Amino acid sequence: MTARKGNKPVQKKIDLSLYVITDRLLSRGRPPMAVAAKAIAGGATCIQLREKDAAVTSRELFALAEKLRALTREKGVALIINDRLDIALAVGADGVHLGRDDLPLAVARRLLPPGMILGASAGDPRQSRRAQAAGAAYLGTGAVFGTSTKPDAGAAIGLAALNAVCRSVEIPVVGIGGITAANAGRVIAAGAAGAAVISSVVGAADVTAAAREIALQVKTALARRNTGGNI
Ligand code: TZP
Ligand code: MG
Repeated sequence: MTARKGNKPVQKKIDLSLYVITDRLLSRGRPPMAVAAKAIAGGATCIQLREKDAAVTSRELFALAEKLRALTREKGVALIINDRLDIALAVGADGVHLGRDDLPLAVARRLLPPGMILGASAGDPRQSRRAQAAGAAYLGTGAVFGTSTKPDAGAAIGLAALNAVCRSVEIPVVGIGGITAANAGRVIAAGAAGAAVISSVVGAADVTAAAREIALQVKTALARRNTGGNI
């Protein structure tokens, strides 16, 4: 039986602290599976399969998602599928991440099994509260810093805007956009539960080392926040 809180199904809990998103075009020719495996070895706690290459067919995406499902299950890491609720359902992913141009959140929530995670992109407190009300279990908020990975991400919103989003909702928020080992600690200090990264991990010469460095900054900042700075 599915756990329920009040009338709401309780979505499963996952560790969002180092949320690594695939991007085959930024991966220096390395296949997404190999990059994901290296990122997990460095401490990625969640892998999102994000495929923006229109030449990749649904069948190819499904096959990759299946392989990533096996890898993440074996390693005890969460798997989220970007955009494609059908693929997420088909491979038994932990969840799906939807943006403002994707299926409406309330519709997705209705189609998903109760325990499956619905993640949503939200850039300000109003969007964030709406996403939470529609059933999102976590938010991705950004671009926090400037990034060229997503050309339509708009101007960087900065740490103060990220903090406003974090304070506006009860669900966890991951910061995204331009995050590196040098600034990940500030993303967590602003209230985020985790850092979502693409280029600084999947584009690194040494993916494992890059993930390890960011994971360390995130974990240190989370520990500092949870002890009120007394560390
Ligand atoms: N959404 C907002 S910014 C962004 C997405 C998908 C791109 C993040 O990529 P990077 O390389 O970590 O800046
Ligand atoms: Mg999308």
